Amino acid sequence: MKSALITGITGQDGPYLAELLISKGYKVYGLVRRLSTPNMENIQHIYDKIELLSGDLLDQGSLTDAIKNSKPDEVYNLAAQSFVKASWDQPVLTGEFTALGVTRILEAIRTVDPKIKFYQASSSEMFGKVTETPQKETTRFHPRSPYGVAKVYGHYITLNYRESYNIFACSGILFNHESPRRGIEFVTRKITNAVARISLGKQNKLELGSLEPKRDWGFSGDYVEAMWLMLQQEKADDYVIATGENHSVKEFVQEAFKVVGISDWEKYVVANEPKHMRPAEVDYLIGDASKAQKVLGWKPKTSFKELVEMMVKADLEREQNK
Ligand code: NDP
Ligand code: GDR
Repeated sequence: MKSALITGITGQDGPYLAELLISKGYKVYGLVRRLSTPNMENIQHIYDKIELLSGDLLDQGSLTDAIKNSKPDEVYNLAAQSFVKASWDQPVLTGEFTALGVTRILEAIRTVDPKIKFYQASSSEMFGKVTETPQKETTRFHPRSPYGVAKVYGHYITLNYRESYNIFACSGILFNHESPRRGIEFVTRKITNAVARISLGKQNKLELGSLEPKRDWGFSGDYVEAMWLMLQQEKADDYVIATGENHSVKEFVQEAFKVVGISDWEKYVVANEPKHMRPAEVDYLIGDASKAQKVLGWKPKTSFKELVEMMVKADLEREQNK
């Protein structure tokens, strides 16, 4: 039986990855940090199928112990301070979690067992102010936020441990991916939650920042399969994972209101709210995942329309049951 340790198991991607690995017969361990009120909502349904270990990206000893105690074949590092907007408010902490946290895990692998395979959650935010369209593995990085800068560090330290110690370490450069488990502060979930509430008469306004940025939005459940596939190859490498299609925030809003049958959506939306604007914006992302398709045989399965509908319907159900 193979085993895997997932950091960030309580977030959006962690539970989808855990479900996939369980279905493949893995013993799954999840790293959780101590919180006064544990955040278990996203893993409630698999709670008895996984084993949780306590650890924090800030604490080297706890990461080393987690790896010693779980003896995993594979480590998936999904933990991070992942909200781009917050990275301007807490740039140092973001660097500690999202950049140095990667080195701490790699150090734990190097010292405990360098044969453990490692997946790093890199991000399309590394492309930031894009120099090429669509963006692929060789596109130059120009991050636009402390988060993006931290992810570039995480990306290169992963490559460095591969080259320095021959560790099987891969980075998945994942473009935005969403789901009903997405945190409420990210724009997609903020929109689908508000649309559900507006249609039920519980809310009458949706305040957003800019409606212009375009993102290549996929479904988290599709993307975790690519993470697993990367670690099953002969050779460690880096891959862009994306749908190859992008849409503006405005299009996401329109599509979400369409699901509940509201066409005059403008009357509910307040755009360009200063508190939701960013000091530097990433205007346009669209990924070229042809390498992943060719080498991993990976393709996204869920369309933009299906994704929006899935998220709105899940929020409607949640709000109706409240
Ligand atoms: P989430 O923000 O939903 O989850 C982040 C996870 O990291 C949570 O489980 C959180 O735990 C954990 N975490 C945060 N800080 C620490 C810490 N100090 N020690 C241990 N655990 C910690 O992220 P997603 O699931 O959306 O994304 C997974 C990864 O992929 C992240 O690294 C993200 O940056 C990256 N990524 C995401 C993309 C996306 O579109 N979703 C695209 C590209 C990259 P807690 O519950 O305690 O807060
Ligand atoms: P992003 O996701 O920054 O792309 O990072 P987010 O959903 O936060 O923003 C997407 C775009 O929407 C614009 N926007 C708003 N965003 C939020 N959150 N709230 C608003 O009110 C709002 N109004 C407009 C943003 O300015 C932005 O252009 C996500 C995270 O998951 C990262 O961890 C990951 O690495 C990248 O995706 C790929």
